[in-house]
Amino acid sequence: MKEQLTEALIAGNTDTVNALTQALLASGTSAREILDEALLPGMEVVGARMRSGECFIPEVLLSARTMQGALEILKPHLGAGEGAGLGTIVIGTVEGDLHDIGKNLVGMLLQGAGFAVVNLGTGVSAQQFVAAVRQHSPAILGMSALLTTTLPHMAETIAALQEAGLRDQVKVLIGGAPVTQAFADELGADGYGANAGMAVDRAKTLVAQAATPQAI
Ligand code: B1M
Repeated sequence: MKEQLTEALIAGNTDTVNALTQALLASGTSAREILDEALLPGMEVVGARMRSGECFIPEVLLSARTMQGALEILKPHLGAGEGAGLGTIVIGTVEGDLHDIGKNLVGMLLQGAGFAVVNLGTGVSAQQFVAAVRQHSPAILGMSALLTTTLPHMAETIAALQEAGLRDQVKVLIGGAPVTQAFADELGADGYGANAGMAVDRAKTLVAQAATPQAI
């Protein structure tokens, strides 16, 4: 059934994807397994076909919308808040970038892990991130970028946090397909997640470190 789900996602067949996702859940397959073994591999194929010119934006959009629908079905099953009360995370996709599937997935898993998530959406400017940090006083600010052309906005946001005197009050976590650990280090970000699971692990470590006074 997982192979059929992958194929239906690639084809952008929403009804079939919704039905198969529900059926897999009903048969006892975990939400994480459905994600890792059916849906994410499907989006990988869509990305490869987009790169090679085998499929075009309208088809990619169809798969993307279908993926969002499946994520909504999985959302209540992605963890039960086992670490409830871990603090607030503000997340958003940077300015000029409207990719949000990965960012939303990261948000859902963070929520499942026990964080309160404020999702600012897509195309979030440095100043909007700064305003949100002022408003919500989060433990972590999470930025996502999927385009090499929008990566510089992550650096802009960190600079804007510094300028606003807020950099010491919030940890910065970044991710997205073109982001690497080396890029995160170069930027002075506090954490990087290659995927949603790693983002959650890193976020938990960051709040644990903040709660434990460093030995001098
Ligand atoms: Co776009 N797009 N796209 N696209 N798109 C990519 C990113 C691309 C790699 C495709 C390709 O050429 N193979 C390419 C970027 C090339 C580059 O810059 N290097 C690309 C391009 C070029 C474009 C346009 C410019 C195309 C055009 O118009 N000519 C355009 C740009 C629009 C814009 O943003 N201004 C565009 C548009 C679109 C659609 C609207 C059609 C659609 C987005 C729909 C949506 O998101 N609502 C779309 C899609 C779907 C993709 C691909 C195919 C899939 C992205 C995705 O959702 N993956 C993508 C190809 C690819 O990445 N393989 C592509 C699934 C998702 C679960 O993974 O987002 O990587 P991902 O998230 C992961 C990790 O990265 C990580 O965890 C997530 C879960 O494991 N992660 C974080 C993400 N954020 C994190 C934050 C964290 C931590 C971890 O901490 C806070």
